[in-house]
Amino acid sequence: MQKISKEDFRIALEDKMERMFGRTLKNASKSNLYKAISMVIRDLIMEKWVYSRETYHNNPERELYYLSMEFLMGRALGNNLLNLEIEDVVKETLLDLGYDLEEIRENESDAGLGNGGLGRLAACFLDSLSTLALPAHGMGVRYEYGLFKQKIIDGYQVELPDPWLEEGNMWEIPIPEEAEIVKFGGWVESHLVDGKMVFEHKGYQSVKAVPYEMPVLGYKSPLVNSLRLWTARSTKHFDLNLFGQGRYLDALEEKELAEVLSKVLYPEDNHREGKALRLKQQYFFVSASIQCIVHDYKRQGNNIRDFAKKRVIHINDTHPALAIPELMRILIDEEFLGWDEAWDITKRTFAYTNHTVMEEALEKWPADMFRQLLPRIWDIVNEINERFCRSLWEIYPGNWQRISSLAIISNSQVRMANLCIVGSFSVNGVAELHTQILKEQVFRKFYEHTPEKFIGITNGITFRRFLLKANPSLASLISNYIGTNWALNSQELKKLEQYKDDQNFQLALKDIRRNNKIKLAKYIKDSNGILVDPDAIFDVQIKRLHEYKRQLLNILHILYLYNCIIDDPNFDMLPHTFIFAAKAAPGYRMAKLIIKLIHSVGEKINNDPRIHGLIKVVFLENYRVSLAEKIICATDISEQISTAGKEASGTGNMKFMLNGALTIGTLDGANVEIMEAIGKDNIFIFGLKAEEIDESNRLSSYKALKIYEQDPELKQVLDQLIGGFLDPEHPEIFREIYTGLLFGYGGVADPYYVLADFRSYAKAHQKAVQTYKSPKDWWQRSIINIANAGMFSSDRTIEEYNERIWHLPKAYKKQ
Ligand code: 26Q
Repeated sequence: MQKISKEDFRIALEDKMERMFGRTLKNASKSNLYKAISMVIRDLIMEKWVYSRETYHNNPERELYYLSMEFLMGRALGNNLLNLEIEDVVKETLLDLGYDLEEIRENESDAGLGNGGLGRLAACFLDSLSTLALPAHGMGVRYEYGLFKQKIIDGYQVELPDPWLEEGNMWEIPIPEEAEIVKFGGWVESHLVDGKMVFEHKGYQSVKAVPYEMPVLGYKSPLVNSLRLWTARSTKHFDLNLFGQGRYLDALEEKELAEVLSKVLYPEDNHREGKALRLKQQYFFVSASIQCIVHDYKRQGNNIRDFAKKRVIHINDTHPALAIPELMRILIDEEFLGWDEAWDITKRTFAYTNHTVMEEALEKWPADMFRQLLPRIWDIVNEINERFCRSLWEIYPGNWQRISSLAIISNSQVRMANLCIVGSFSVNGVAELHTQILKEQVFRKFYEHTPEKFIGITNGITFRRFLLKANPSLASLISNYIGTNWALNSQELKKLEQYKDDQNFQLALKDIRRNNKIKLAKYIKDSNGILVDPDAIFDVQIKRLHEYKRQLLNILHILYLYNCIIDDPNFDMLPHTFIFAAKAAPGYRMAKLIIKLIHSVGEKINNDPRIHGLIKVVFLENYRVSLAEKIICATDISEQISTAGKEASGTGNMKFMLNGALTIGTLDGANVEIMEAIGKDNIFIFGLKAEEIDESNRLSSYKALKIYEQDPELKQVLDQLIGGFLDPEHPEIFREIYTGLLFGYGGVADPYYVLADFRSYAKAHQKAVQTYKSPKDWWQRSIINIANAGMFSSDRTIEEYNERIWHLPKAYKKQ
């Protein structure tokens, strides 16, 4: 495809502006401009999409469907410009017209259809699949409301809806003619027809699933893949009967009940919400998706018996697990295959990734609820379970304990992870340590049973969005030294290592960081009214708020530093700005209280003249992808401080490393591999290791209270949580945190080992400060981080998935 010239772009834009809004470019609002630009770009994408469909997608040999309840896409405009390589053309044309592209981009709402890591990973994967020209489709839910908007009022999180579609979505195309029908409730009847059992679902309610597609471009790639998102619609417009009886509202209510299925994203991250509506939402999504995949497959003239050879379906955690029995249902009830053949195809079709070891996040559904809502699917899951348990009996006769730990249904609950493992040919973890924990602990019995299914593939991130787009000046510095290939061949970043002591490179890097910090400081001033010094260390923890991620450790340490400065005006420290951003699940009390604590500590410290502005604490509200892009490029220190063994991988850690921040972290998730890649002198590792924590849990030997009693400075910090030091008018608000740390609630005290790791964490900080004092050492380490980030590109991750699981051919040109 030809790249568009400045002149042609201006003409196209003028034309669009006139047709869409009846305005000239001079009279356009920023929002008009955003939309008109997007529509021009969309036309360019369409051309490419058509070409791509014709050339690559027509009945490919083998293709991938990536099923995920979450896609955290963020904004599309900037990314699409980058992928089309027309950012400069657009930027310059707008500049000639007196507009700033960056400002115009701010008019796009984030597509926030995800909670955190799992959803963002799905988005990075789509980017890499298109870039690598692998034929793939994302499938998900078109939530009318994405993850809630966060407002902070008086230090407390308040949730507001996120009506991201309200102003229109420039990047989607509705495809009503490809709607599917999804059935709920009712009962199943079976009859013998010609000696064969035939199943009929009766008395059900049906909901229509209408697909919308968004194009997914790759960087400099001819292939445009798509993300298909399902919206729930009522199958009836009006029940004329009800209407005739004057029950107009009842008729509307039916419609509402259907449409609620795609209304809103569940805001729990690493936590399961056992609501019937969530189960319905999951089935709505997978039933529409699997029906669509099979219909499309057959429309292209393929034989259903070759299904597993030509299609592979990946399920992103257990949330789409019902896709497994749904495919069975279609193969048996609609394609009339026998059980054994259907099961053979199914098992060879699905691959499953686990993203968490947190017990409270492992999905389990009450059997009763399951049976009532999905009677046919229940029968199938039951049959899968019975046959599986019977086969286990052959191998482990009499070993009830083993069999019941592997069973899919147990204690009147359906265990979705077990269903996924039994129904897939591949199960993978997302970092080395995580995979080891899956094999040795979470899924140990399964690993012993079928070790060949288990693999580990470490997560990655797209370097296009998180370096090229988010930090363009760093990207061009890198390109000036080693050329531009790194954006497609991430291992080329290695070549930077030879410049680790190059003074010019170091100074340029420092300069870029400083400019990014000045920009972020302005954002902070505008949004929070806090003045921060761009020459202070920017120390950042941005991620979902969860106890295991230990924002609490960070804020308690900040309070400790504050006490140190008050006690000793000569305390050895550099000016420090601590930046937080995090959303807490609306029902997670402790997480919300920690947000309040961060604000109260900030309030106290930011307003105390005695510390001469040496510490600033900033909480940026409404964390989301577009905000992450602004913060990461301005970060000196990246906080990756989860309790060892709890964070499956982390991907924020990789984004910071790629942008040259140094990490303070525990040996958890992908931090372990980051350390191996850069060497232990280039990262500040602290804290207990996963085995030590396991051991301590096993022996119940950890006594948080003892640490408190033996460490007067830490004791002072904890005592400041109560008694009104932080908020004299509300002295008791943080009592819950204090009690949780020292005594626990029913369970154990300090289950995430905050006090246990405190001193080691403080030491890691001291070491970081010492390093920062010597610029040549700091920037050398920064360069080493960037140079060794190559393996954390999602291109590498996707290539590994493809080699070990999917086996897709590169999209090739049909003659
Ligand atoms: C389940 C049932 C009902 C409602 C919600 C949920 C639910 C939703 C989201 C359960 C878990 C999640 C999200 C998990 C998640 O984001 N895990 C993260 O995945 C990343 C990508 O692999 C890892 O890097 C992170 O370490 C991991 O926490």
